[in-house]
Amino acid sequence: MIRTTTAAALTAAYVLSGTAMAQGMSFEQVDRDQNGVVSFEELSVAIPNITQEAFDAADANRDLVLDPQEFEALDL
Ligand SMILES: [Ca+2]
Ligand SMILES: [Ca+2]
Repeated sequence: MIRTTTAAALTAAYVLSGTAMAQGMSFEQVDRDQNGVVSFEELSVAIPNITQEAFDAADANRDLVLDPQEFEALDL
């Protein structure tokens, strides 16, 4: 039981680092109005401490929203 808990904790720590996807959020969950892109406002709901800088860095085509590919590339 203890061994299982430790393994789970290590896995969680690994999963929680890195991308938005790794934080357990799917694009569909973050895209609250289901319009196929994620705005900064939508991202702020999912990640309250998200910065405009991180959003802009992920917004590769500079259209001020994140498509699924850009969302996956989000580096948190
Ligand atoms: Ca949206
Ligand atoms: Ca974009």
